[in-house]
Amino acid sequence: MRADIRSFDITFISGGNSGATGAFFIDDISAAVLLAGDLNHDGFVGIDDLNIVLSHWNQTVLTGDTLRGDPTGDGFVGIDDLNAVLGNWNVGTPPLGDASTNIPEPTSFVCLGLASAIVYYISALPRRVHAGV
Ligand SMILES: [Ca+2]
Ligand SMILES: [Ca+2]
Repeated sequence: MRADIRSFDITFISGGNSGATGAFFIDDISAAVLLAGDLNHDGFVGIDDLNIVLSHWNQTVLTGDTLRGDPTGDGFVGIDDLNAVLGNWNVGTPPLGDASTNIPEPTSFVCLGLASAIVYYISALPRRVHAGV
């Protein structure tokens, strides 16, 4: 999840002298709103985040380096980091084109296989069976 601040103005008074007022303008500031368990900061807690933890499992990493699997900030990738991901599983919005959301469940393949077998079986039956003869 990401929040973008397009622009804002700040007015300041220097040294209590009202004659020394001024303003400056800051443009295009972006601030990331962190989602617990979203280690790669794509706005979704899923398989990519789990893989980050697993690929750095039992390793000492830079403290708080989420890209190396340490969302707990203790410098070690372990069970607490895994729980941070699993405890927030599927939170957020899956990124467009995320391959993990396009892969059918294994049960879908079983159902598709059964349906194909039934269609093949029915089409292979002699016609007289269909006609009830
Ligand atoms: Ca993520
Ligand atoms: Ca940790």
